[in-house]
Amino acid sequence: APEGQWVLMATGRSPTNIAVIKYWGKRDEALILPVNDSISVTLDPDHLSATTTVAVSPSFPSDRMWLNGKEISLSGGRFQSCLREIRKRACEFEDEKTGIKIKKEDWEKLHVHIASYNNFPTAAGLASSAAGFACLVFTLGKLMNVKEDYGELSSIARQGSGSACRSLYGGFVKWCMGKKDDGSDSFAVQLADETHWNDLVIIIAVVSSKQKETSSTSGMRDTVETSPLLQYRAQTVVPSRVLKMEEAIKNQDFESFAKVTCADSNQFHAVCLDTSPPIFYMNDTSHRIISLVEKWNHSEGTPQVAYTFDAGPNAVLIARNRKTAALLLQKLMYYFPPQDKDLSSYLVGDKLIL
Ligand code: 2P0
Repeated sequence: APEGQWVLMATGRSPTNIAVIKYWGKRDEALILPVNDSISVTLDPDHLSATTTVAVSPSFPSDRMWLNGKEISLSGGRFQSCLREIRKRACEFEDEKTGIKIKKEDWEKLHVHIASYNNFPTAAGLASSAAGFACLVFTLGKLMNVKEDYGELSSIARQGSGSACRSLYGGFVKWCMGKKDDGSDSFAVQLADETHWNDLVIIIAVVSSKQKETSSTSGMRDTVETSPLLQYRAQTVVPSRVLKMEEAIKNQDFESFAKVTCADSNQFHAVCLDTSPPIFYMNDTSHRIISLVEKWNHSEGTPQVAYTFDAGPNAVLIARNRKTAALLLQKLMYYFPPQDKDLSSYLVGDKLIL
């Protein structure tokens, strides 16, 4: 900053999350309001997370942002919504040591510089918008001395990217779809914190590190417009699955957790196939991984591993404990030897310590 000027900064970190009951379909595109509730597990921040530094200074002539060191445009409606909603809630800041004082109304005039990094390749085909917008909203809130609770912040992060609202909390999180048209009751709640159900181990099998072909936003728009199955899923199937999933998480009931997780992943991909034109996110390798897990679970008589796939071919595998996770890795290595090109890498770890 030029002499006599100051820069005030805040840094935050947010992990990504993996949905076990999927969000797919919006009832309001501008506010990002979903057609059903969803439930996710937040990963450990050491592995898949965004780290964001936000700075404010009277010497900044405009708002600017850099993602992984490259400047990106902030003109999109989603960034603007998050910035506007946080600025609206900014509170007076005063630091006795430096004498910096920012009055509530000053925040509207001050510009921000934002630098965000993902600790995983954006091109790995793993969701980065969830961690990114959660982190942006949280860190801006810290910088601007926003007093709102995490629920309110999650509702703002939702306007950046739907799944981002679930990354405000660790552990198991539910995004309540809400009923209102203004979105004020569409926010995330924590079902259980990160110390709950520590036996679970998550392994992400990276089937393809290519960027997905159909973005989630346009994919879900097409699904809402054309899939008759989506109505049935959102109105009839998901409400009872959410109750089952909440019970399974509370009781650490892996059998029920795995059954609901796999069924919901499969129905999400069925809804994609039911879209016109159909959307294919999984490939042959994804299907082979499903078969491997299904056969194994069947032969054991009770599920050992749950699988779930998002808007891409990578498998997220949730093992019931460390021993099962080790066996799973052995099987993956055997059926998909590293010299083959089917699986490019593995990300291995705990629910929280990857
Ligand atoms: C989820 N996905 O629940 C689902 C499952 C992908 C498959 O949330 O348009 O990037 O920004 O709200 O959040 C991906 O959608 O979409 C997603 P927008 P988002 O995790």
